[in-house]
Amino acid sequence: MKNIKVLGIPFDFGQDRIGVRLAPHVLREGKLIARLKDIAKTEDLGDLIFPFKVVENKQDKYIKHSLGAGLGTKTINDRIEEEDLSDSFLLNVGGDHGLALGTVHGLLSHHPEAVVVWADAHGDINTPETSPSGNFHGMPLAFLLGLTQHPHFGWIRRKILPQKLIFFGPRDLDQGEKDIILKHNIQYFSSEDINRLGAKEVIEMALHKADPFGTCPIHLSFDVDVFDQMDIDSTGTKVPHGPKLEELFLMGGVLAETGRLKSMDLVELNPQIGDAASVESSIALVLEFIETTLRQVFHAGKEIKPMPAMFEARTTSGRYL
Ligand SMILES: [Mn+2]
Repeated sequence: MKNIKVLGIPFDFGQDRIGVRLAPHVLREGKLIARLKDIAKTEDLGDLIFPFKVVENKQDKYIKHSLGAGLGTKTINDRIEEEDLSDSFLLNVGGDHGLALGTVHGLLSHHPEAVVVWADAHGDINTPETSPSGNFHGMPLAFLLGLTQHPHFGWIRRKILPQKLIFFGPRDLDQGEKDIILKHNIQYFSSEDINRLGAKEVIEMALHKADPFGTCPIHLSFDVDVFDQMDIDSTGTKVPHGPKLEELFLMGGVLAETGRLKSMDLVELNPQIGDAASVESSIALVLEFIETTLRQVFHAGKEIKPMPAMFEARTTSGRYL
Protein backbone atom coordinates (compact mmCIF):
# COMPACT_ATOMS: atom_id res chain seq x y z
CA MET A 1 0.00 0.00 0.00
CA LYS A 2 1.29 3.41 -0.95
CA ASN A 3 -1.37 5.82 0.17
CA ILE A 4 -4.39 6.54 2.35
CA LYS A 5 -7.82 7.48 1.07
CA VAL A 6 -10.27 9.10 3.48
CA LEU A 7 -14.02 8.94 2.86
CA GLY A 8 -16.35 10.96 5.09
CA ILE A 9 -19.72 9.22 5.52
CA PRO A 10 -22.24 11.43 7.35
CA PHE A 11 -24.73 8.56 7.60
CA ASP A 12 -27.16 8.84 10.50
CA PHE A 13 -30.15 6.69 9.50
CA GLY A 14 -29.07 3.97 11.94
CA GLN A 15 -30.22 5.81 15.06
CA ASP A 16 -31.94 9.02 16.14
CA ARG A 17 -29.10 11.42 16.98
CA ILE A 18 -28.07 13.65 14.08
CA GLY A 19 -24.81 14.70 15.78
CA VAL A 20 -22.93 11.71 14.30
CA ARG A 21 -23.22 13.49 10.94
CA LEU A 22 -20.79 16.12 12.19
CA ALA A 23 -17.95 13.74 13.05
CA PRO A 24 -16.16 13.84 9.65
CA HIS A 25 -16.20 17.65 9.87
CA VAL A 26 -14.84 17.88 13.42
CA LEU A 27 -12.13 15.31 12.71
CA ARG A 28 -11.00 17.28 9.65
CA GLU A 29 -11.04 20.43 11.84
CA GLY A 30 -8.77 18.49 14.17
CA LYS A 31 -6.25 18.22 11.30
CA LEU A 32 -7.02 14.57 10.47
CA ILE A 33 -5.82 14.92 6.89
CA ALA A 34 -2.60 16.77 7.80
CA ARG A 35 -1.82 14.15 10.43
CA LEU A 36 -2.33 11.34 7.93
CA LYS A 37 -0.22 13.15 5.32
CA ASP A 38 2.61 13.01 7.82
CA ILE A 39 2.33 9.19 7.60
CA ALA A 40 1.72 8.56 3.88
CA LYS A 41 0.38 10.21 0.75
CA THR A 42 -3.25 10.95 1.61
CA GLU A 43 -6.21 11.73 -0.59
CA ASP A 44 -9.37 13.17 0.94
CA LEU A 45 -12.30 11.80 -1.05
CA GLY A 46 -14.60 14.29 0.69
CA ASP A 47 -17.95 13.55 2.27
CA LEU A 48 -20.35 11.17 0.57
CA ILE A 49 -23.55 12.93 -0.48
CA PHE A 50 -26.73 10.90 -0.19
CA PRO A 51 -28.68 11.74 -3.36
CA PHE A 52 -32.17 11.30 -1.97
CA LYS A 53 -34.59 12.82 0.47
CA VAL A 54 -36.20 10.43 2.91
CA VAL A 55 -39.58 10.77 4.50
CA GLU A 56 -39.86 8.58 7.58
CA ASN A 57 -41.75 5.40 6.83
CA LYS A 58 -43.49 4.80 10.11
CA GLN A 59 -45.28 1.75 8.77
CA ASP A 60 -42.05 -0.26 9.08
CA LYS A 61 -42.26 -1.40 12.68
CA TYR A 62 -39.03 -3.42 12.55
CA ILE A 63 -36.41 -0.97 11.24
CA LYS A 64 -36.54 2.76 11.88
CA HIS A 65 -35.60 4.84 8.84
CA SER A 66 -35.40 1.62 6.82
CA LEU A 67 -35.66 3.39 3.47
CA GLY A 68 -32.83 5.79 4.32
CA ALA A 69 -30.74 2.98 5.74
CA GLY A 70 -31.29 0.80 2.68
CA LEU A 71 -30.63 3.53 0.10
CA GLY A 72 -27.82 5.03 2.20
CA THR A 73 -25.86 1.81 2.60
CA LYS A 74 -26.30 1.09 -1.12
CA THR A 75 -24.90 4.55 -1.91
CA ILE A 76 -21.89 3.82 0.32
CA ASN A 77 -21.36 0.40 -1.23
CA ASP A 78 -21.49 1.76 -4.79
CA ARG A 79 -19.01 4.54 -4.00
CA ILE A 80 -16.51 2.12 -2.46
CA GLU A 81 -16.91 -0.47 -5.22
CA GLU A 82 -15.95 2.09 -7.86
CA GLU A 83 -12.89 3.41 -6.00
CA ASP A 84 -9.45 2.16 -7.04
CA LEU A 85 -8.04 0.67 -3.82
CA SER A 86 -5.22 -1.38 -5.34
CA ASP A 87 -2.52 0.71 -3.61
CA SER A 88 -4.59 2.33 -0.90
CA PHE A 89 -5.70 2.01 2.68
CA LEU A 90 -9.34 3.14 2.94
CA LEU A 91 -10.38 5.04 6.07
CA ASN A 92 -14.15 5.51 6.38
CA VAL A 93 -15.16 8.20 8.84
CA GLY A 94 -18.77 8.02 10.02
CA GLY A 95 -21.49 8.49 10.83
CA ASP A 96 -23.27 5.77 12.79
CA HIS A 97 -22.32 2.09 12.62
CA GLY A 98 -25.16 1.21 10.26
CA LEU A 99 -22.91 2.54 7.50
CA ALA A 100 -20.67 -0.53 7.87
CA LEU A 101 -23.14 -2.61 5.88
CA GLY A 102 -22.20 -0.38 2.93
CA THR A 103 -18.47 -0.13 3.63
CA VAL A 104 -17.88 -3.84 4.30
CA HIS A 105 -20.09 -4.92 1.39
CA GLY A 106 -18.22 -2.51 -0.91
CA LEU A 107 -14.82 -3.62 0.39
CA LEU A 108 -15.72 -7.27 -0.27
CA SER A 109 -15.65 -6.42 -4.00
CA HIS A 110 -11.95 -5.50 -3.55
CA HIS A 111 -11.06 -8.04 -0.86
CA PRO A 112 -13.51 -10.99 -1.07
CA GLU A 113 -11.56 -12.98 1.53
CA ALA A 114 -11.43 -10.22 4.14
CA VAL A 115 -11.49 -10.92 7.87
CA VAL A 116 -13.66 -8.38 9.71
CA VAL A 117 -12.72 -7.28 13.25
CA TRP A 118 -15.70 -5.63 14.94
CA ALA A 119 -14.47 -3.51 17.87
CA ASP A 120 -17.60 -2.47 19.70
CA ALA A 121 -19.37 -2.43 23.06
CA HIS A 122 -22.36 -3.98 21.26
CA GLY A 123 -23.00 -6.86 18.88
CA ASP A 124 -24.74 -4.96 16.04
CA ILE A 125 -25.99 -8.37 14.93
CA ASN A 126 -29.70 -8.12 15.72
CA THR A 127 -32.14 -9.05 13.00
CA PRO A 128 -35.11 -6.69 12.63
CA GLU A 129 -37.12 -9.31 14.55
CA THR A 130 -34.73 -9.60 17.51
CA SER A 131 -33.93 -5.88 17.79
CA PRO A 132 -35.51 -4.30 20.89
CA SER A 133 -34.97 -0.74 19.57
CA GLY A 134 -35.50 -1.00 15.82
CA ASN A 135 -32.33 1.05 15.34
CA PHE A 136 -30.53 -0.07 12.20
CA HIS A 137 -27.05 0.58 13.67
CA GLY A 138 -27.66 -2.52 15.81
CA MET A 139 -28.26 -4.69 12.71
CA PRO A 140 -25.55 -4.28 10.02
CA LEU A 141 -23.89 -7.62 10.82
CA ALA A 142 -27.15 -9.56 10.51
CA PHE A 143 -27.39 -8.25 6.93
CA LEU A 144 -23.68 -8.80 6.20
CA LEU A 145 -23.92 -12.41 7.37
CA GLY A 146 -27.05 -12.98 5.30
CA LEU A 147 -29.15 -13.76 8.39
CA THR A 148 -31.98 -11.48 7.36
CA GLN A 149 -33.57 -9.81 4.36
CA HIS A 150 -35.67 -6.72 3.89
CA PRO A 151 -37.26 -5.13 0.80
CA HIS A 152 -35.22 -1.93 1.20
CA PHE A 153 -31.98 -3.93 1.22
CA GLY A 154 -32.60 -5.94 -1.94
CA TRP A 155 -29.29 -4.67 -3.40
CA ILE A 156 -27.23 -6.91 -1.08
CA ARG A 157 -25.45 -9.67 -3.03
CA ARG A 158 -22.38 -10.59 -0.95
CA LYS A 159 -21.92 -11.86 2.56
CA ILE A 160 -19.21 -12.58 5.09
CA LEU A 161 -18.82 -16.02 6.62
CA PRO A 162 -19.34 -16.23 10.41
CA GLN A 163 -15.82 -17.68 10.82
CA LYS A 164 -14.36 -14.52 9.23
CA LEU A 165 -15.87 -12.26 11.90
CA ILE A 166 -14.20 -11.41 15.24
CA PHE A 167 -15.82 -9.40 18.05
CA PHE A 168 -13.45 -7.35 20.18
CA GLY A 169 -14.72 -5.75 23.40
CA PRO A 170 -18.49 -6.36 23.38
CA ARG A 171 -20.19 -6.18 26.76
CA ASP A 172 -23.79 -5.18 26.09
CA LEU A 173 -25.50 -7.86 24.01
CA ASP A 174 -29.22 -8.47 23.62
CA GLN A 175 -30.46 -12.01 24.20
CA GLY A 176 -31.24 -12.44 20.49
CA GLU A 177 -27.67 -11.43 19.67
CA LYS A 178 -26.21 -13.91 22.14
CA ASP A 179 -28.28 -16.65 20.51
CA ILE A 180 -27.06 -15.70 17.03
CA ILE A 181 -23.40 -15.52 18.13
CA LEU A 182 -23.59 -18.93 19.79
CA LYS A 183 -25.52 -20.53 16.97
CA HIS A 184 -22.98 -19.42 14.37
CA ASN A 185 -19.98 -19.97 16.62
CA ILE A 186 -18.66 -16.44 16.09
CA GLN A 187 -15.41 -15.52 17.84
CA TYR A 188 -16.13 -13.19 20.71
CA PHE A 189 -13.75 -11.57 23.22
CA SER A 190 -15.22 -9.45 26.00
CA SER A 191 -13.12 -6.90 27.90
CA GLU A 192 -12.76 -9.49 30.63
CA ASP A 193 -11.32 -12.04 28.16
CA ILE A 194 -8.99 -9.36 26.77
CA ASN A 195 -7.86 -8.40 30.24
CA ARG A 196 -7.28 -11.99 31.29
CA LEU A 197 -5.65 -13.31 28.10
CA GLY A 198 -4.02 -10.14 26.76
CA ALA A 199 -5.09 -8.04 23.76
CA LYS A 200 -2.19 -9.21 21.60
CA GLU A 201 -2.78 -12.88 22.38
CA VAL A 202 -6.52 -12.61 21.80
CA ILE A 203 -6.16 -10.96 18.39
CA GLU A 204 -3.41 -13.30 17.22
CA MET A 205 -5.40 -16.33 18.32
CA ALA A 206 -8.58 -15.06 16.66
CA LEU A 207 -6.82 -14.17 13.40
CA HIS A 208 -5.22 -17.58 13.30
CA LYS A 209 -8.58 -19.27 13.68
CA ALA A 210 -10.29 -17.02 11.11
CA ASP A 211 -7.42 -17.24 8.61
CA PRO A 212 -5.00 -20.10 9.44
CA PHE A 213 -2.67 -19.32 6.51
CA GLY A 214 -2.44 -15.63 7.40
CA THR A 215 -3.14 -14.41 3.89
CA CYS A 216 -6.50 -12.62 4.09
CA PRO A 217 -6.87 -8.83 4.11
CA ILE A 218 -8.26 -7.39 7.35
CA HIS A 219 -10.95 -4.75 7.85
CA LEU A 220 -11.32 -3.08 11.25
CA SER A 221 -14.79 -1.72 11.99
CA PHE A 222 -14.15 0.47 15.03
CA ASP A 223 -17.08 1.83 17.00
CA VAL A 224 -15.76 4.41 19.47
CA ASP A 225 -18.21 3.11 22.09
CA VAL A 226 -15.81 0.19 22.50
CA PHE A 227 -13.76 2.61 24.62
CA ASP A 228 -14.71 2.56 28.27
CA GLN A 229 -17.26 5.25 29.14
CA MET A 230 -14.60 6.90 31.32
CA ASP A 231 -12.39 7.33 28.26
CA ILE A 232 -14.95 8.72 25.81
CA ASP A 233 -18.02 10.82 26.47
CA SER A 234 -19.08 11.96 23.00
CA THR A 235 -20.85 8.88 21.73
CA GLY A 236 -24.50 7.84 21.85
CA THR A 237 -24.46 4.50 23.65
CA LYS A 238 -21.71 4.46 26.27
CA VAL A 239 -21.09 1.28 28.26
CA PRO A 240 -18.91 0.77 31.36
CA HIS A 241 -16.25 -1.90 31.82
CA GLY A 242 -14.62 -1.50 28.42
CA PRO A 243 -11.15 -2.64 27.45
CA LYS A 244 -8.34 -0.41 28.68
CA LEU A 245 -7.03 2.26 26.33
CA GLU A 246 -3.73 0.45 26.04
CA GLU A 247 -5.51 -2.77 25.07
CA LEU A 248 -7.41 -1.02 22.28
CA PHE A 249 -4.29 0.71 20.95
CA LEU A 250 -2.50 -2.63 21.15
CA MET A 251 -5.26 -4.31 19.16
CA GLY A 252 -4.87 -1.70 16.40
CA GLY A 253 -1.10 -2.21 16.52
CA VAL A 254 -1.27 -5.99 16.30
CA LEU A 255 -3.62 -5.76 13.29
CA ALA A 256 -1.31 -3.22 11.65
CA GLU A 257 1.76 -5.38 12.24
CA THR A 258 0.27 -8.20 10.16
CA GLY A 259 0.73 -5.99 7.08
CA ARG A 260 -2.78 -7.03 6.02
CA LEU A 261 -4.91 -4.30 7.61
CA LYS A 262 -6.37 -2.65 4.48
CA SER A 263 -9.27 -0.57 5.72
CA MET A 264 -11.00 0.83 8.76
CA ASP A 265 -14.35 2.32 9.73
CA LEU A 266 -14.35 4.89 12.51
CA VAL A 267 -17.92 5.40 13.68
CA GLU A 268 -20.31 6.76 16.33
CA LEU A 269 -18.31 9.81 17.42
CA ASN A 270 -20.98 12.42 18.22
CA PRO A 271 -19.66 15.93 18.94
CA GLN A 272 -23.10 17.04 20.13
CA ILE A 273 -22.82 14.85 23.23
CA GLY A 274 -20.94 16.11 26.29
CA ASP A 275 -19.59 19.49 27.43
CA ALA A 276 -16.92 21.36 25.49
CA ALA A 277 -14.04 19.76 27.38
CA SER A 278 -15.28 16.20 26.96
CA VAL A 279 -16.04 16.74 23.27
CA GLU A 280 -12.51 18.03 22.81
CA SER A 281 -10.97 15.08 24.62
CA SER A 282 -13.18 12.57 22.76
CA ILE A 283 -12.08 14.03 19.41
CA ALA A 284 -8.43 14.01 20.55
CA LEU A 285 -8.65 10.34 21.54
CA VAL A 286 -10.25 9.33 18.22
CA LEU A 287 -7.65 11.26 16.22
CA GLU A 288 -4.90 9.66 18.26
CA PHE A 289 -6.28 6.18 17.71
CA ILE A 290 -6.52 6.72 13.94
CA GLU A 291 -3.05 8.25 13.69
CA THR A 292 -1.33 5.65 15.89
CA THR A 293 -2.94 2.73 14.06
CA LEU A 294 -2.26 4.12 10.57
CA ARG A 295 1.31 4.98 11.49
CA GLN A 296 1.84 1.35 12.40
CA VAL A 297 0.15 0.19 9.17
CA PHE A 298 2.65 2.18 7.11
CA HIS A 299 5.67 1.68 9.33
CA ALA A 300 5.17 -1.91 10.46
CA GLY A 301 8.38 -3.21 11.99
CA LYS A 302 10.01 0.23 12.00
CA GLU A 303 10.46 2.63 14.88
CA ILE A 304 7.17 4.22 15.81
CA LYS A 305 6.61 7.78 16.98
CA PRO A 306 5.56 7.60 20.62
CA MET A 307 2.15 8.68 21.75
CA PRO A 308 1.81 12.25 23.02
CA ALA A 309 2.31 12.68 26.74
CA MET A 310 -1.39 13.30 27.41
CA PHE A 311 -2.05 9.68 26.42
CA GLU A 312 1.13 8.16 27.80
CA ALA A 313 -0.10 9.09 31.24
CA ARG A 314 -3.08 6.82 30.67
CA THR A 315 -1.36 3.86 29.04
CA THR A 316 1.57 1.62 29.66
CA SER A 317 4.00 1.75 26.80
CA GLY A 318 4.55 -1.43 24.88
CA ARG A 319 5.97 -2.53 21.58
CA TYR A 320 2.91 -1.46 19.67
CA LEU A 321 2.35 1.94 21.26
MN1 LIG B 1 -21.50 -0.49 16.74
